[in-house]
Amino acid sequence: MFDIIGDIHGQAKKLQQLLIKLGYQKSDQGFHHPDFKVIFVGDFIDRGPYQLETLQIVKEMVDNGNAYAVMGNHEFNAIGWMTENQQKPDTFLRQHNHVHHKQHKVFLSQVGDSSPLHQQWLSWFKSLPLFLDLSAIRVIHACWDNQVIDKIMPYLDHRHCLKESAIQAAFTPKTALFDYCEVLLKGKEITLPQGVYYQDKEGTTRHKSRIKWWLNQADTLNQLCLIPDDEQIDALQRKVDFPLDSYQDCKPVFFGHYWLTGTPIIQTPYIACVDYSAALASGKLVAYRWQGELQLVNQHFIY
Ligand SMILES: [Mn+2]
Repeated sequence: MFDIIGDIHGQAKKLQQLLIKLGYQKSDQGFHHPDFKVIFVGDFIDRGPYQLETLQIVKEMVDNGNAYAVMGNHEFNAIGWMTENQQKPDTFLRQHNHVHHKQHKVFLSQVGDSSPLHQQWLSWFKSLPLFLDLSAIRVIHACWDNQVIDKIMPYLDHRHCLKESAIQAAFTPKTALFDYCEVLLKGKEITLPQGVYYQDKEGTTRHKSRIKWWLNQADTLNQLCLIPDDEQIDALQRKVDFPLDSYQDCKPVFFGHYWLTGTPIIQTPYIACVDYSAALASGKLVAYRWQGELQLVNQHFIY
């Protein structure tokens, strides 16, 4: 039985509080529980104040067999930030531009940019699987898509970690692998119609929007897209005809990434997001306590 915990983004205090609330006890081997293990959905770093503490709590639990963890897009990006681009020597797979630096600078300052400690954490990030497909549940950072999972398999090792030989292509636009990583770690997006755009939480103007991949049907842009509430511009009432080939399996999927707000609720009886914006002061860190049920229920969220 598992507690699936959402994106932490350096909020180690919220993590400790949640683990204690869930009945985990701390010992020399880190947090543990007699009946439950944690599954972390990734995005341990960037944004929040206690990023190394967060990593230490998570890794200690994983090392001692008390938790599993999958890769988030922020761990993926951290690998690209420090890996030289073999096509363009002296540059990196993730561009060192202003937006990327702003997103990553707290981690760099806490870990010590290019330090041995930085290298150690990058090795650990590379050891994180892109998803878990357990006997009864599935966990992934952003989006479960069976077709993409089938296609990415040749690029993964037996633990579903990216092979070292695949890392260059994973960051190279227009390769198939780049697209697969985008879907699994960052979710599906659409390009908004001409003239429709919004400001994201970092103030960057966006002409693309994340979509609710778990829906079976959406009639308007507003229903399909994840756009902040204060950006509900008229254009979003436009009708859309977007092919949603949503998840049809009867094996529950848990994911994070989507910065949801409000009271946690399941997306469908087989799909649940556990990311409720813990990175924000007002946001909560959320767990879903899975106790073997075949269909998910709202009562099992804990926060
Ligand atoms: Mn994410």
